[in-house]
Amino acid sequence: MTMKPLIAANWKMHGNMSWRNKPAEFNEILPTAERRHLDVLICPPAVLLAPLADKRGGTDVWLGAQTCHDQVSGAHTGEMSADMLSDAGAEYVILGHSERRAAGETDADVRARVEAAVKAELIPIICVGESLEQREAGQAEGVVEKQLAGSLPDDLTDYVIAYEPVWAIGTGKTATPGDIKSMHAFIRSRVWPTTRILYGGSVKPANAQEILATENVNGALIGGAGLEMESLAEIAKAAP
Ligand code: G2H
Repeated sequence: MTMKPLIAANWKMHGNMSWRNKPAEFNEILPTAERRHLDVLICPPAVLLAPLADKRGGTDVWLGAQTCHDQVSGAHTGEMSADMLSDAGAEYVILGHSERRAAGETDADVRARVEAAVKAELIPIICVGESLEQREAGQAEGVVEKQLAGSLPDDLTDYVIAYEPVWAIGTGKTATPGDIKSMHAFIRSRVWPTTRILYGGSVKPANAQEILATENVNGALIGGAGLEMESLAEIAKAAP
């Protein structure tokens, strides 16, 4: 099934107020008219959502957050609710990124956050992926299956999955085309035919074309290479 690829930049903890012009900068490099066949998303630190939303103008670049709390409001110092993020301009939210899972976020936590995101009309991008140890022990599919089963509410329909093998994140290593193909086929067997499945982990202009052409890869979640609009645009141009 063909679906609109999603090219998503996860800025992690990078950026400052001067980055608010980046959606417009991206649009100058790759104008909306040349990328109608794909969706482009930037997920900045939450503090930059409103300034980016304000400056986005008519660029058609979507905005997303990098996590959300599972409660709507309350005594949760330092946290942000899905409603607040939506109010600040987010349309998507990344949940269960491995960097957050490594800091203690469990499948049950991710699931509660997904439920909160959906209530706030944010589209969740739910991250799954195995460690190198787990892959070498032949447990990659089992780990991903458990994460999917534990993180996805039963009645969930509109969501995105990001497969990010932990050992390929920010390391310069990418999974082989065969590894990506077989894991994405496995994930496809567990989600809707219309669910977009992104690949993440050291995606860059040099490997984007091959990765994005792989069966059941419906876009990419990009860290380091998504900080500069020129390289993000190069990756977007590689999307089929
Ligand atoms: C994986 C990815 C973005 P990078 O974390 O989610 O980062 O492309 O830097 O490996």
